[in-house]
Amino acid sequence: MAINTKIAGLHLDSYVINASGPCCTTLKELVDIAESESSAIVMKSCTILPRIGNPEPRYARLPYGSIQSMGLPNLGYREYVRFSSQLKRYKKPVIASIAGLSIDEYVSMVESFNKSDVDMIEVNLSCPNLEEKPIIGYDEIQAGRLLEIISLSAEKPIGIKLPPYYDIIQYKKMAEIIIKHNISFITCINSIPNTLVIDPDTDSPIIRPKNGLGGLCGGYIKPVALANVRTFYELLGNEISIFGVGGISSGRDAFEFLLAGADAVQVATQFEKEGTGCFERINSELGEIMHIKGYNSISQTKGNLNYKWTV
Ligand code: RRO
Repeated sequence: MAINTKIAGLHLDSYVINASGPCCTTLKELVDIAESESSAIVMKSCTILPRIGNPEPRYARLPYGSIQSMGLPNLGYREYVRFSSQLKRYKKPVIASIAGLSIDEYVSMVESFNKSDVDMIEVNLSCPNLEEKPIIGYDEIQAGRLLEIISLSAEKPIGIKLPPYYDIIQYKKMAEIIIKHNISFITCINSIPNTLVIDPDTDSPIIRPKNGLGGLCGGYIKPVALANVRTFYELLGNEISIFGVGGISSGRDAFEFLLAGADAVQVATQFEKEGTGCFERINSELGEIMHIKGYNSISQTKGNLNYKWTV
């Protein structure tokens, strides 16, 4: 079964890759992804300076997902520029993820990654876990300003990682910005921000930063992620590629994102739990489902949600 796909015109050998999130911060972790069946390598969101991130405990597995407030721990963008040249030999797309603390930081990282061996740049507009910084994807004025400047300096395909939206007005404003600034792909969704999980045995929040408020991930957020993928697919059409993220732990989940309109999916929580074997498993489960249903390719299946009640 052909499950190869394309994102922003770039070929991916299969439908499933890692998400910028767990286990993609160090060179060792990135090489593990490179050697796995993940069809691209996404690096941890980076900042200009290295960060140790938020105090622990900051990640907790939950029955149907996870909650975390990592606080952008990363080695600083210079390391990821350097890693990109070492990862090139694996012959699969390498995707940088940037999360500036100011517009200037975003721009200087784009300029550096322009000259690097990364194939695409994912601009993270949705990190929910920094006390000092609001989620830029919820401020369309700031987001528009940032993307206008970035699109002028970018020499590689630019994508944006979005927070979950709920109201159609939010979607429409963001779709307008995406089209206006020639964004090549979107990644939706980031974790659902500022959620609280309480441990009733200790009377405490399960994670420590921000008084326990953190990003909710995994199966809990799949319906929100699917709604975001579908709504953007309807607003943006086939010209702008979509990575679906949020609750993909099986081929069935991946198939749902494919029907919703995702060109490929990224896996975070399940990857943290299962390790790199998840990519091969989810890809092969997806291929099996497509075969049973008589589909031959990703492009033939993409967006094929059956609104069976329509006359
Ligand atoms: O590092 C984090 O705390 C983090 C980031 Br950058 C992000 O984009 N999304 C998230 O849930 N956590």
